[in-house]
Amino acid sequence: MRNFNSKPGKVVLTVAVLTSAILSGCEKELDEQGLLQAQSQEALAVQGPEHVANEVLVKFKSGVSGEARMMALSRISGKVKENILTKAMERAGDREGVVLVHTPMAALEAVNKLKGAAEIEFAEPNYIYRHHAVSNDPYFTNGSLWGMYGSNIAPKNAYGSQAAEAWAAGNTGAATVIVGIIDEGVMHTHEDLAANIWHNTEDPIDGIDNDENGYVDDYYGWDFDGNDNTTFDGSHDDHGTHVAGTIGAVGGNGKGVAGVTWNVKMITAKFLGRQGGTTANAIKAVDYLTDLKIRHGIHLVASNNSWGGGGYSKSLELAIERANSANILFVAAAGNGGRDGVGDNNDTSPHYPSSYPNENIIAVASITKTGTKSGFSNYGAASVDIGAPGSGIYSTLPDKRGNSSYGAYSGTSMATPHVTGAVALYAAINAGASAAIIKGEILGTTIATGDLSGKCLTGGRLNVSGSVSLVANK
Ligand SMILES: [Ca+2]
Ligand SMILES: [Ca+2]
Ligand SMILES: [Ca+2]
Ligand SMILES: [Ca+2]
Repeated sequence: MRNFNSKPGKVVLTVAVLTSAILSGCEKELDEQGLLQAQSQEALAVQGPEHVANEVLVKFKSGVSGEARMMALSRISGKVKENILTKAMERAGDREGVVLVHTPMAALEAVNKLKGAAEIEFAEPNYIYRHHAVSNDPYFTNGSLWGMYGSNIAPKNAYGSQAAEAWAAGNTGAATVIVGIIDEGVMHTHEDLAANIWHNTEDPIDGIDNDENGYVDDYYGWDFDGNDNTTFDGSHDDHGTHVAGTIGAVGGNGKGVAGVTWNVKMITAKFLGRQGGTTANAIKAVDYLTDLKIRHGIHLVASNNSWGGGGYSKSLELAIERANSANILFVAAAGNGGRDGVGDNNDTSPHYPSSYPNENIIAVASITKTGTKSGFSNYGAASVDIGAPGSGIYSTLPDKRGNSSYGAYSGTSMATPHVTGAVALYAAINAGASAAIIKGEILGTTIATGDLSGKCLTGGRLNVSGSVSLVANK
């Protein structure tokens, strides 16, 4: 595991984790637990949060000449790997975007060398993000969909999201409401998802970028990790598929599970591959959705972000702000503490992207079916907004042979899509609501929960039927 270490005694975390991810194939959870736990606070202080070893993202000041750019990059022997100029950046008035640069130097050293340079607005590492599922512990795989239950309708669980109560009142969503899933790929052929998968009818699969958004044949969305239009690449796209089922598995069809919203359309913006995902691809994924909303005039209300890691990134914060300007909520996992070696209080140890200050972020902690904060869940009285079911959550999965399957996972990854589903359900009956209104009503209808008191802004857990009935009573 340490073969790539160049200096004895120093742990090159990035390479170690990447190598392990490549070697270990399907044992994703073990990778995370085994290796990410191994990152001590001391190592993080030396190495910084996990990032691509020899890459930096650079934003030049507007109008800096090509020659001056080359001069600046020569300080780190940098070579331009990719110019990233998304349609969403262009819409926001940016004509130059950000540049992904390869350097033979260690990334943090290169960032330091570029800091304060007259030509440069900012330079930052190309961080690596990972999803936030913690396990598919067989103990939980008993078929219980407790996260959807409520207090009044059997089977009851008071600490569920009360989604079943909303369904009973006739609120099962609308196919006109769209959410983006920024994650791994999603199995769009899954028997309990297929009807709720978005198709880009403006760009049929014919080898031409018919809708001129820069992505050829993005009929099912886009894979920013593979840079192709196959948004489902096999059974290792399990996490994204699981997230999709909690948001919007088809309800009432006699099969499998039910999402919080039974009718919705979900767009896949895949950026997590087997080696995790990078900042460079995360900003492309966020901007892809923002551009789609404006380009096609679709009712895209939220993206689900069950991932995190890295450190503060200005370019990612700016991408989330472009989504905010387009009235798209950014629902984000608070993260799983005790695994990244920096503590689990996000107020004192920010977790990105959930800890960015953007107004459109809803940061989600996880609770168990007995209403306590899940042991793995990060928290933060100021930096985390709400709790939702995340322990032992049953949802859709691909199996190894490509068949539709189901299983239970745990993590703030699983709590987050409950909230995204609630956003979609709310938007289905209040189509004109802004991102700020929807966020306010989701946070304003939580049920006070003792174990969340002082651990999140609302001190409460998701109440799907409460937010939906607010509209009905108006
Ligand atoms: Ca296209
Ligand atoms: Ca096409
Ligand atoms: Ca692909
Ligand atoms: Ca179903």
